[in-house]
Amino acid sequence: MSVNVKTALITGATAGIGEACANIYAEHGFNLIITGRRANRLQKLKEKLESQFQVQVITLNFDVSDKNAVETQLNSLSSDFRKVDVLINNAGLSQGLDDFQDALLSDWETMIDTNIKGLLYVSKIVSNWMIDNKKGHIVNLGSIAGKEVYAKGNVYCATKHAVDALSKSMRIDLLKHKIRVTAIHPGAVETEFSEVRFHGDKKKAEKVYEGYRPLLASDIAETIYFATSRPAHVNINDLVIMPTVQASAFYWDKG
Ligand code: NDP
Ligand code: 8X3
Repeated sequence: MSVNVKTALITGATAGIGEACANIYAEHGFNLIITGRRANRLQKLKEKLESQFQVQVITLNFDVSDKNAVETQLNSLSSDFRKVDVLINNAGLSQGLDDFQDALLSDWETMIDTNIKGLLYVSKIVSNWMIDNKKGHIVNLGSIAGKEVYAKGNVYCATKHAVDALSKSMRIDLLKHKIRVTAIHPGAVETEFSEVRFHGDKKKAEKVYEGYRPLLASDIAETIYFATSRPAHVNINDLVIMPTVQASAFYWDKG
C-alpha cells in the first residue's frame, strides 16, 4: 500500500450516511475499511468502489455492540490498514418512538448498546492506533436528538446526548496527541433510519419525509469530508446540519 494513500474506517457503511461516506472518500482516493452487519451489501459496495475508483477496500462484518467481535475483527487488520487517518463512527440506530412508560426495554438496550457502547468499543481500539501513528481524525455521528429532547425520543435522545458528551471528552483527552474530533449532528436525513426506527414499517417511515425536502445522505457525507479535509491546524468541533425547512427538533416550515 502506498504511504501517501490515506485510509478511512467507516462503521455502518451498508446504507445511508455511512454508504455515502464510503463513496465520497473512495472518490477522493482513500483506501477504506467498511463495516456493518449485512455482509452481502459490504461486498457489493467493495466491488463497486474498487472498480470505480481504483482504491483498496477491506470489509469487516460485525455488530458494533458485540465487544468481542469488534476486537477480533479490528485486530484482524494488517499493520498497513491500522494506520487509520479518519474514523467515522456512523453505525447507529433508533428503535421505536414511544412514550417512556410504553417503550420496549429491548429497544432501549439495542440503542444504548449500539449508539454508545458500539462507538466506545471501536473508538477505544482505533484511537490507540491513531496515537501510535501520531495522527488521526475521529468523526462521531450525533444528531439534533443529541442537542434537544423531543416527545417519545427518550432513550434515542439520551444516546445521542451521550455521543455529544463523548465527542467533547474525546477531544479533550486526545488533544495532547493532536487527534482531531468532530461531531456531526444532522436533522432529518432520508435514509433507512425511519424504517429501522419503526421496525420495518416502510409506509410509516415514508411519511416522515413526506411534504418537504429532507437532507440526503450525500449532504452529510460531503460535510464530513469537508471537515476532515481542512488543513492540519484546523478542527471543526461541532456542526448541526438541518434541512432548510427544519429550524430545530420542533420548528418546521413545510409550506
Ligand atoms: P441507516 O439505517 O440508513 O444506516 C445505519 C447504518 O448503521 C447501517 O449501515 C447499519 O448497518 C449500521 N448499523 C446499525 N446498527 C449496527 C450494529 N449494531 N452494528 C453494526 N452496524 C450497525 O441510517 P442513517 O444512515 O441515517 O444513520 C447513520 C447515523 O446517523 C446513525 O448514527 C444515526 O443515528 C445518525 N443520524 C441519522 C439521522 C437521520 O435522520 N437519518 C439524523 C441524525 C443522525 P447494518 O444494518 O448492515 O449493520
Ligand atoms: C435522527 C433525527 O430528529 O429523528 O437522529 O431524531 S431525529
